Amino acid sequence: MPLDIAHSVCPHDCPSTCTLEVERLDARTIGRVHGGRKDGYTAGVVCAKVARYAERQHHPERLGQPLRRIGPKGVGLASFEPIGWDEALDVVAKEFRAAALRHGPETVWPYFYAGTMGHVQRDGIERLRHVMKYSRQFGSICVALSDAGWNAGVGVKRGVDSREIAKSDLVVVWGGNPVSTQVNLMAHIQRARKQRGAKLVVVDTYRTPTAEVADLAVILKPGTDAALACAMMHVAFKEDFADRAYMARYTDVPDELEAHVRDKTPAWAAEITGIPEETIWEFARLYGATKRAFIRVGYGFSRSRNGAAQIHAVTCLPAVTGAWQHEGGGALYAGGALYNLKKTVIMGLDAVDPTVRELDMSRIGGVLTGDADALGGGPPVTAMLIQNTNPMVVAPDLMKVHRGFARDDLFVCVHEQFMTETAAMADIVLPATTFLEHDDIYTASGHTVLQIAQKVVEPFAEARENHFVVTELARRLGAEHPGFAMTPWQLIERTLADTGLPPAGHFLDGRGHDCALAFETMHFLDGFGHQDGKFHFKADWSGLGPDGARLSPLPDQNWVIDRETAAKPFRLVTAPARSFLNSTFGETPGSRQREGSPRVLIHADDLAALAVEDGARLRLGNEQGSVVVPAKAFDGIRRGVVVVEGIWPNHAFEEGIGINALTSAEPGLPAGGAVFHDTAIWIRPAA
Ligand SMILES: Nc1nc2c(c(=O)[nH]1)N[C@H]1C(S)=C(S)[C@@H](COP(=O)(O)OP(=O)(O)OC[C@H]3O[C@@H](n4cnc5c(=O)[nH]c(N)nc54)[C@H](O)[C@@H]3O)O[C@H]1N2
Ligand SMILES: Nc1nc2c(c(=O)[nH]1)N[C@H]1C(S)=C(S)[C@@H](COP(=O)(O)OP(=O)(O)OC[C@H]3O[C@@H](n4cnc5c(=O)[nH]c(N)nc54)[C@H](O)[C@@H]3O)O[C@H]1N2
Ligand code: SF4
Ligand SMILES: [Mo]
Repeated sequence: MPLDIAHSVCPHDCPSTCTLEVERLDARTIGRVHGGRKDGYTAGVVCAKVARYAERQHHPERLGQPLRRIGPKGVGLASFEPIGWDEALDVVAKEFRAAALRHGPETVWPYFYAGTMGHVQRDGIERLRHVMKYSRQFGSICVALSDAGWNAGVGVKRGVDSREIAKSDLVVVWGGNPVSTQVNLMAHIQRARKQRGAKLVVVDTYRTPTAEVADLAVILKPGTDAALACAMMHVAFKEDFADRAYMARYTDVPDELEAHVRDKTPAWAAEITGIPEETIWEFARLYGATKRAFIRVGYGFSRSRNGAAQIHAVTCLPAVTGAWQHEGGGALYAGGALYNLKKTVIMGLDAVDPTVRELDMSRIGGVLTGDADALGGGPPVTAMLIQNTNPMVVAPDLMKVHRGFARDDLFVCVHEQFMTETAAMADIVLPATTFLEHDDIYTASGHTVLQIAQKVVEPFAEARENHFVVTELARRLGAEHPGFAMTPWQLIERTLADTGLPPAGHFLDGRGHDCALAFETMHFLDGFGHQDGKFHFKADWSGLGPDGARLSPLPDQNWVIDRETAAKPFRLVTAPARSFLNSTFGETPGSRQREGSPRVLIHADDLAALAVEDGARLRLGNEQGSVVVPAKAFDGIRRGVVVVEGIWPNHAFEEGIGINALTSAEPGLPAGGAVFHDTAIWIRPAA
């Protein structure tokens, strides 16, 4: 019998948003998952963790019933008893009403992130929030810094089509690790290398799997990328790689920039970055001499207090050489502005009250432990609904987050697919569908295709979609909005119509709808996103955020990072693991097996200086706390820099607290954002 292949879309928080072909074995069961072949971006390639999605979909630990906690927090299933959906939702509505009566509606904080990237299921919680005037959420944990940095120069959140990599002669992967985090991008890069001899350069803080396969791996100290970019501009001006005609037409202050980088020599940058001076010359000349040079701007190097300034400095490079104007040249970070979905009905944007306080999701530790500044001077948070995120593991300043969730006077409802560590702290846990069990619409940050996926199999047990939870709570709370009366499919249709896009039926052939704009526009030949149509070398940081005055307007090394000191001589990077997706897939046996257990990558000379052997247990710490992890000697890293890959479950660490115990919740500049790769620490042999 021929296999029944259903079309779907990967919902995970990954730039690729792959088109999927799912083997449907029966109405409840899937087999292998393959990359969609009809779509030119996915082109048949998906990551290993989604190829074996059946492991997650049919996992014996999937949540199948609503649960009420009857035992201590943090224990897991043993602390819960099953209850019915109606009863569970009644409890949540009653608690929310009681909390609001006591402290006002701002005491309720719906909290969500991008566990699913589907617009209907991910963002519907916003409609409930806005209609009820519950505290707003500043979604800072991932893209706040990179958005600010990109917009400072380019002025609009889109870039060159990633499919043009096929026409590139040089691909620079800067501060990203696509072999682990965006595998099909590598397929495009490898094709360009094979077919036209394109070169690959990777700029990272350690020799990642992507750096491993590069022609040139540029390994620097975290938070020093702007110095490297400045030296490359210095070389471009000095050796006549700068395209002055292009700059005169398309950029704001080329002469000021040229004067500004005159003393920013490769020798100067070598001192700051730790990169050998000759490597900087080599990279600068290769980049300067290649017109079809494509920079994939990763998220990784934005996760630093100076991260926005780092991104901005790198986007200046193609503006100096004029690479933006060539096919296969320019840069791409993300493409949200290509789609411009009109989401008023999904998100209840017509009900937003700007006087309601907005809480920074990355500062959830401070918020839940009563930090007056984090609370914006308002009432305490005493009730939460959490969907699509796992803050007990992924949030910075994690010890505070744990203390906050342990509070007796905090009511928490978590809607989840698994008993995550966050769900284990909840009073009510509701079972959630996976993307294979509901309908949604997906944009992508790494490509240009808008896609719709219909459910492939029936929901597991009593699992219900996010939209169901939001509308049922709205009914119980008396929240009124047209979006609550619509089905997910109607919301999709309505959003398409409001945006001026073709109806949903047009999307269901596994190809989606390509929102790429004309070549001229994708390459900004008809102007950049700013009012004056120019690329801005001179960033208006103060226009982008309240802390802008602390950043230099022209690209420069901004020393606002958590620099190493005599007491804390190491810099910690907490990069993603290939077989996990943030904290997701920590539950699947295939991923666990591949990742093994947490460890810290450290230079052998640093191990020798600590007088310990490879494999020794090390204690890593700072003023926030400490964790114990085994060492792994690694020569693909600078002395004084260490990497712990993966957002592991807390219990994977000896003392039951994960790596985010060390990362800071201090907002990055100029407008906030989490600084996961910007941490000074001490390291000692563990007792
Ligand atoms: N397998 C897997 N895939 C994922 C994820 C995952 O956890 N696992 N997470 C998903 C999510 S939510 C996102 S946002 C994306 C993120 O994907 P990426 O764009 O790849 O960004 P990061 O994962 O934060 O970090 C990437 C690299 O940045 C490097 N880095 C850190 N600091 C600096 C610096 O100062 N300078 C430079 N040059 N490099 C630096 C790190 O060493 C790391 O190798 O990936 C998504 N895809
Ligand atoms: N140390 C360190 N920490 C980091 C990072 C780092 O690089 N280093 N990266 C940060 C980044 S970039 C990000 S984006 C965050 C992400 O962190 P999270 O937002 O927590 O992302 P996930 O771990 O993917 O968790 C998503 C959860 O959503 C659930 N889920 C998935 N689909 C649905 C659904 O349809 N409905 C419901 N109700 N639930 C669903 C999944 O089961 C999963 O438990 O982590 C951040 N934390
Ligand atoms: S590469 Fe990213 S989008 Fe593609 S299947 Fe894997 S997690 Fe999903
Ligand atoms: Mo992210």
